[in-house]
Amino acid sequence: MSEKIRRFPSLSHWGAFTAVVAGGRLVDCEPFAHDSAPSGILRSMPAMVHSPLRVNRPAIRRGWLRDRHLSDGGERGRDDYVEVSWDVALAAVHSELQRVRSEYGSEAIFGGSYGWSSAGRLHHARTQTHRFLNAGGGCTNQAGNYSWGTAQFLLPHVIGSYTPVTGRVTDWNSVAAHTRLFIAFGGMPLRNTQITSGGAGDHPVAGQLERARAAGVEFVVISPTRRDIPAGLDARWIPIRPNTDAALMLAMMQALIADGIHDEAFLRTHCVGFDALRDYLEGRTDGIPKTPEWAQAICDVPATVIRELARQARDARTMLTCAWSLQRAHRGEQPYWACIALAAALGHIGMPGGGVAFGHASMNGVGNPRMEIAGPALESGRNPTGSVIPVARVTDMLLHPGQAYEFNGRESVYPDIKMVYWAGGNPFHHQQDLNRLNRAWARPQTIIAHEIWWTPMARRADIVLPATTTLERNDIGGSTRDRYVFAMHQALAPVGDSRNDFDIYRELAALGGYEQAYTEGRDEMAWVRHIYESMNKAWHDSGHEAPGFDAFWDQGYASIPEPERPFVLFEDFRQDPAAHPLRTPSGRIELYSEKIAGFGYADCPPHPAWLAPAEWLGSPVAARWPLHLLTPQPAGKLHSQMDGGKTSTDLKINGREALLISPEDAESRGIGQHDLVKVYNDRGACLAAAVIDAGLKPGVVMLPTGAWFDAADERLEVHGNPNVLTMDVGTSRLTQGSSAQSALVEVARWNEAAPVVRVLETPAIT
Ligand SMILES: Nc1nc2c(c(=O)[nH]1)N[C@H]1C(S)=C(S)[C@@H](COP(=O)(O)OP(=O)(O)OC[C@H]3O[C@@H](n4cnc5c(=O)[nH]c(N)nc54)[C@H](O)[C@@H]3O)O[C@H]1N2
Ligand SMILES: Nc1nc2c(c(=O)[nH]1)N[C@H]1C(S)=C(S)[C@@H](COP(=O)(O)OP(=O)(O)OC[C@H]3O[C@@H](n4cnc5c(=O)[nH]c(N)nc54)[C@H](O)[C@@H]3O)O[C@H]1N2
Ligand SMILES: [Mo]
Repeated sequence: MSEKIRRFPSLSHWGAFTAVVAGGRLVDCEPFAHDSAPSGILRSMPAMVHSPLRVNRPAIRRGWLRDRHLSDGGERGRDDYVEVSWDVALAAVHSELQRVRSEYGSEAIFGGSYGWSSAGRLHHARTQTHRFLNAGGGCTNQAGNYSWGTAQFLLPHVIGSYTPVTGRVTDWNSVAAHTRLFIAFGGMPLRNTQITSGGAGDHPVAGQLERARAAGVEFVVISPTRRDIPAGLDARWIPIRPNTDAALMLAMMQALIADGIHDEAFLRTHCVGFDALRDYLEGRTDGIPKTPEWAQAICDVPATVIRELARQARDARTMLTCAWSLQRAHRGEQPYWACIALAAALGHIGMPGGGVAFGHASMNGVGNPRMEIAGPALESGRNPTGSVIPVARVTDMLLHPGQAYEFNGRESVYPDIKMVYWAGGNPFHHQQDLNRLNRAWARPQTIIAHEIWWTPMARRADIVLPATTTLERNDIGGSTRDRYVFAMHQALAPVGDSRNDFDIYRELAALGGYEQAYTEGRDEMAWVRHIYESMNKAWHDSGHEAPGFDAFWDQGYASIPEPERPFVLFEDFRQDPAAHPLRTPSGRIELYSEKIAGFGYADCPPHPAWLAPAEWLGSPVAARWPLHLLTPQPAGKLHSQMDGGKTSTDLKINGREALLISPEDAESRGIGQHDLVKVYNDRGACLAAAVIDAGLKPGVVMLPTGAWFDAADERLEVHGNPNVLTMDVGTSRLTQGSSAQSALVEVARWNEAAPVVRVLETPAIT
């Protein structure tokens, strides 16, 4: 008898798909029919859903089972696990929550739970964690994100809003029709456009680039690597030293002013602070004119190239775009602010196809023609404690309870955390300086995680609760970057004894007597319907008729049409700044911010400036650590998700992550193709496989993120996780963002026996 094959509509952050199920197992993920460039990451899913790495049953760390909250937290990551029943696990979680809340108060529970979780919005684990903890009395939360947290807190001071960095920028139709010159700081790496937070029905970026190219748009990529130029784009490459873009941008602006060709009128009518910035550019404030020759010494880009590019950009309708990576670096405020200032001096802001944008190839859907209507979403509720830290400051908080810190004009004190609750994120992926995090991780009394797989996070928790994947539950997903919303049908029974995060929290809320506050009386399908209907109301109010819920659920998706008129960012503001002021204090673009001046931060002055990061190729420490390590997003996975999947492991070399290194740097160190190398600095060391790349600027090495953290001790991570090397300091006191892209290292051939990578094997469980 032939096996019955069944098909279910589904969705992931890497795209919509049809789940193909046979014999109770996921056998294939067929891309959504309307996706013009589906992501290969779909191929990793079937094996990972049924992987031996799944957490099958609730498990408790042996030391915690014995000594509960008095156990030695330093054993996390070393101890083995004991499987227990759901009743035992939930009772332990419940009594710990109660104990910590009554002994120390709710702010002693760290429930920030940063992480990407699922594309499904109902079962989005981080949102559910917040709903659950908020309903039970609150927690300490996290503000901002690793992706564009610096921009999130800077841009409101400068342009009155951070929404342009979420993708709401002058759209591709406007670019194809009007842009002549498109300058991409950080390039256009298409690997990153596989991903949309919340999922998508289409991956149009490659097609949009082709269309723009065919329409005659000229592309310039300013980046340390040629790999940031998509094949066929025929872009001009300007190699640059990492973390120096602000100097280049400021020098372009200085050159425009020196030649008298800057758009003085726009700078006067639509901006404030031009005089103060010009004083800085012309050297009146510090005696250093920010000329192209000055920038050449910093960026290693010839002064003639800087001058010509500035002139060319003034003459042609120009769009400037900054990859999000530029602001994920020490002093990452400066390139973003400098880019806005340069765009203002070029004078194309608010004109079709001109101005400034962020992250055109940082994520799928940036610059998509779209309606500005809310996508499907779940509310997380209010946090009664009000306690919140900047997201990337987690290690500081755990190490230094009671210590004061500054953030965006406020001074606060780190809370004293006794319990950590995490679902849908992997701090041993996302945080910088993992050896430091690992030390801090020993301090809380109890750490609880819901996980699908035995990730490094799960292996450092005291109580691990097995979560389902999206295939094992019903949900709804989509994002404002895309014009689709998707039904996600349950395709499989829960694997092992796993449960939905929602059901885990519902039972815990029932134990605590607040089930109604948490569920609001809705079960899974009532919530899916509710989310759809709230979204549908927003569609309706803006003149779009979506099908009723049942029709949507049957069809598997609903969509709204592309808008007819191209969107041009700041168009109305340009036409009439008095009638359409920005939401800045002055209503205009702030090239000088009185508000920021009032904060008195030397690490973020009131106008864009070149501030040398703590680590870059021009810093004194470069004498000892001569290579700048960049840690881009991985091509074969989303962060650390499904690192054991095929599209991820296919890119590893002998089971380790690949480090890109220039031929010059490899040769001077005696490193050959695919040699095992140690990448190291004062913070740590990891092993990786060398890949020699002639398209990489000498002095720069690149190791993508995402390899599951695998270290027996602080001396050596064996799998290629670059976050043992990165610097854990905030970008500045203004935004406290992640400085992931500012790290200096040395690389050496590894001549000893190669330690085995064990993290992708099933852990010890009894
Ligand atoms: N060096 C360096 N570090 C970086 C960056 C960098 O550029 N350089 N980039 C940073 C950026 S931009 C980001 S966004 C972060 C990403 O950091 P994270 O979002 O923390 O990384 P993920 O690997 O996506 O972690 C998601 C986790 O949630 C789990 N999960 C997925 N779905 C569910 C679910 O339904 N329920 C439960 N309980 N769990 C689920 C997955 O198994 C996975 O372990 O990393 C940051 N770290
Ligand atoms: N396949 C895949 N795609 C992803 C993700 C993933 O995990 N996997 N993660 C998604 C997420 S959460 C985010 S936030 C985005 C992040 O999007 P980005 O932050 O834009 O991504 P990165 O890959 O860190 O950096 C893009 C490029 O910037 C260049 N670059 C780095 N530093 C500098 C610099 O100082 N100057 C210049 N000029 N160039 C520099 C690097 O060459 C790099 O290839 O990616 C998203 N897309
Ligand atoms: Mo991100």
